[in-house]
Amino acid sequence: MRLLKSFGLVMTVCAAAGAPFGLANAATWDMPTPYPDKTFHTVNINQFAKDVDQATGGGLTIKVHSAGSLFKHKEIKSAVRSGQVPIGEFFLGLLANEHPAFGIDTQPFLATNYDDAARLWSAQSPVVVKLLEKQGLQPLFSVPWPPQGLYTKKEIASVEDLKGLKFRTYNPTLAQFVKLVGAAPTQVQVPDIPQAFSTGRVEAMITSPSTGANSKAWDFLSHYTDIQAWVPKNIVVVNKRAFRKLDAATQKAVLQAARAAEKRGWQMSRAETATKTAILKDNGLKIVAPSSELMKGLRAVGAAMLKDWQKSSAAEGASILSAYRK
Ligand code: PCA
Repeated sequence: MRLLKSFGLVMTVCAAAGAPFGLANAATWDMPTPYPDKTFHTVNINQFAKDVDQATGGGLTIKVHSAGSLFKHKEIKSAVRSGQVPIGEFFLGLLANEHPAFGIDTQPFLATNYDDAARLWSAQSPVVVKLLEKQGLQPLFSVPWPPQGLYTKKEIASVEDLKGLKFRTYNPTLAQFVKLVGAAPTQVQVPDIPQAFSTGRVEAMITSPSTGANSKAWDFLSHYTDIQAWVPKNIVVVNKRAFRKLDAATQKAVLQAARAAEKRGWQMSRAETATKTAILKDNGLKIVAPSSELMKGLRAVGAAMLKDWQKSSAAEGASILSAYRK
């Protein structure tokens, strides 16, 4: 009894000093992410948090706040930059207006499969690392979404059929693409997709089989045309000052868990493409192979956009493209 009592007292004292279980520098990091819990990116990040916790023996706890619950998607990068939170995830192409290099993976029909996406990331990442570094941010890992497909309420045989549609978008590049095909872009975050469709704010979208299946696209759409338009990525970044405050062993554990998360995430993404397309089909969505006329029209729009992108992105853009095409 006596022993138990004094053990309890020791525990209380340590906890009050912010150091439970004798860990002198135990820390908790809040981590905002934009997508819901069942999204494979979030599942991967939860595993990353677990790995860090385990590798540091509870020395660093990463508390994931999913679905934009702590910061809205658009605010996550600045929240990490300002140090309001030490770590966060966002869609890299969301920053396309800040610098064109951030959005190259959302250029239509530039890199449309995983091997090309990996080569594009090798070319893009040195530029992204440099740009973020200037803002006091350090990328930890980046994971792609499955190739992006077209969701509509009717068959789309040519670009002509897209004209006038109220179209859900998620970043500036997609909004530009939508405008160029003659449709009307409206930004909608993933958690708001079902409501945006049910209230008639939008009537078509381009996104992955993952986001389509997780949003139950069959409740409000009928056709999925597998155009495989691009393979965009999320990125996890850490505030450099916050990272430097960690002791060397903890820093190493974070970097190691990040490497594992990147590798696991790319594998999860590849697997998602087939499983989530099957779920779309099982729930009654018509899975359509695109007509050559549709692809020709969409590719022409993509080619025009890439020309524009090259004009606006100067030296960094040229270096990314030449490294990618080597
Ligand atoms: N899902 C996210 C980004 C790309 C994707 O497949 C979205 O629709 O916003």
